[in-house]
Amino acid sequence: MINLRIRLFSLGALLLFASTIQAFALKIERADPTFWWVGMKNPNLQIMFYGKNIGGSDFSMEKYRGVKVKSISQVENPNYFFVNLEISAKTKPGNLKFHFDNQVFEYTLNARTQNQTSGIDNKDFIYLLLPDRFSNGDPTNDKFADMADPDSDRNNPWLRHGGDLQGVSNHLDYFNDLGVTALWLNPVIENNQPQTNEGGNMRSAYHGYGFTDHYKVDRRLGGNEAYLEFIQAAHKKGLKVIQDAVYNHVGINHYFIKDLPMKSWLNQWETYTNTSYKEQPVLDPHASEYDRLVTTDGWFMPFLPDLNQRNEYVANYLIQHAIWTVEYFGIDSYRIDTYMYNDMDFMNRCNAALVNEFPKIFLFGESLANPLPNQAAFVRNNMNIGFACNLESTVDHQFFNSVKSSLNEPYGWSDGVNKLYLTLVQDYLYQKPERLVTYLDNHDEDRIFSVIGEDKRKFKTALVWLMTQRGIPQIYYGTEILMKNFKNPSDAEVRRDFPGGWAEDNVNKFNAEGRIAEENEIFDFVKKLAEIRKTSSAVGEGKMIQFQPFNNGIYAYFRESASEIVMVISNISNETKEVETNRFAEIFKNSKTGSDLMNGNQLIELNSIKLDAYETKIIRIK
Ligand SMILES: [Ca+2]
Ligand SMILES: [Ca+2]
Repeated sequence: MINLRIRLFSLGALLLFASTIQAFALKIERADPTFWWVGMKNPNLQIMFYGKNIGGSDFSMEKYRGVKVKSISQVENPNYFFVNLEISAKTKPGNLKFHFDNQVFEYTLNARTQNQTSGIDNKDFIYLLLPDRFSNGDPTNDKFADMADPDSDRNNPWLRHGGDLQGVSNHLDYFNDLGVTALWLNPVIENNQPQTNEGGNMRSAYHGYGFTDHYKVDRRLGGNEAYLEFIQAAHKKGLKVIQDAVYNHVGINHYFIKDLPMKSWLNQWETYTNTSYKEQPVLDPHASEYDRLVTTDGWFMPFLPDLNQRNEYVANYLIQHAIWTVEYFGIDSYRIDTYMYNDMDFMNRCNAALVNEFPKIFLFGESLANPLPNQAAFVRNNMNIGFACNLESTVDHQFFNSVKSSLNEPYGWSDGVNKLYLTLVQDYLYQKPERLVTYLDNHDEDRIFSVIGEDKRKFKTALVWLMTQRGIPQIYYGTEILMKNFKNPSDAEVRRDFPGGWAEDNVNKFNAEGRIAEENEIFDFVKKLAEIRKTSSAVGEGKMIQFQPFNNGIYAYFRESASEIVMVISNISNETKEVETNRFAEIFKNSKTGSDLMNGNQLIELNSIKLDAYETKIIRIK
């Protein structure tokens, strides 16, 4: 905390502009977006030019068929110049020539890429990984002396470890073997941030949440070329790619933070104000304006300035970058970081703009909101609460919480496994509960195997629920090989390197021979679940019917498609139970037997089902 205060002063200095405009020679350094395309649905483009004193220059654009300069804007800081273009549908690709005094800047309009954004289906299975910690495919890009953080050291949990996109590309067969169908990488955009002192330790921005140049993938990950190659290779292997989007904030080393276009670019406060990390004031009909502003306009961290998305230039900048990324790289989906601290009108506008250009794109937010109705508020819902969120999906934090409670807390009227049941009951709040992204852990949480006391029975049950409940399941790298740990003393413990991802590793858990028996057991278990999800129309896309938990811990639900019925039944108690099944007659109808899908399709008599303590069976009804 003390450290944070000291930082404020340096920030204050940063927010002042050079007050005198000197007669420097004009120099155009860059234009954002760095290039664009002809034939986009939205004909409008706002280019932000950056360069010393370009603001006061004599501006013109050479005639280009189909392109019109609608307006230009000079803003507070003379180093920026905004140009609003209208690009007609029939415009041909080519270079626009912009004149600033006697200098010419060429700007490319490309033909549309052939990338097809396929979105994420209900049958998909997402694998989340932290690129710095997964695999090092190119040891020559681990560190660069000219970057703000020049270090890389695998022995230090808080510094960069050298993992990169080539490392991820090298293991596409591994993902295919496991059965995942979509890869979500923590942010890949450049984080040219210095190390920051957090809790007494100097830490690298290896997690990627502090962008310093929107238009560059970090060169320590391989840069734009490596990202494009990775995505194209992944698509060839049937793997979709989800990008982590951050609209709320950027890194303090971002070029436009070091030289702000205008004061209102950021949400600024008299004295440093952190967000409260609470979503409640955004939803509370009784909320004070102060509380609401602290949530949305407070900074996520002192080194992550909060963008003012109500500023039209900022909004355009972020939306155009989001569209540029999908068109250029061909990603299939965005996971949107810290959804609740964004301006909600901006988010609706941004989501709509993306869906307008790419109708299939799948957008889901990170909304860790409590209780459940608050989570539902940040996705398309059936409530009338003053604002209507247009986001298709969110990470299902409530599912995550209720699985942990179900497995760790004693059975009760609304406790234990009733928590999971109750979470599903409240699906009436969502327009599309089947689109929620369910998970057991991620880069910010204790690893699930540790959370449930390294109990393999509970672990398997959690995995079965994840893979057979409604929703699109996501696992976190290493779950399949029993990686464990709590965030103690820090989150670095849940972000350890994948064993075998580095040439010098003495074990390689990407191969069955490198894994011990117990790890192979879980790897094969996840693989089998993925296969069931892929091949079963009921599990992947069927209607869900649940029965209230009964008999002190028996919980059963069914997935039903036109051609198939699958039952999932759990015994969340410490004793073996024989379960009478009369109550399931409406589903069973005349069926007397089923096959146990996780145990070689063994025949099961349906009239009474035996379950060991914490056992869950997946039974296809015959
Ligand atoms: Ca590397
Ligand atoms: Ca904010």
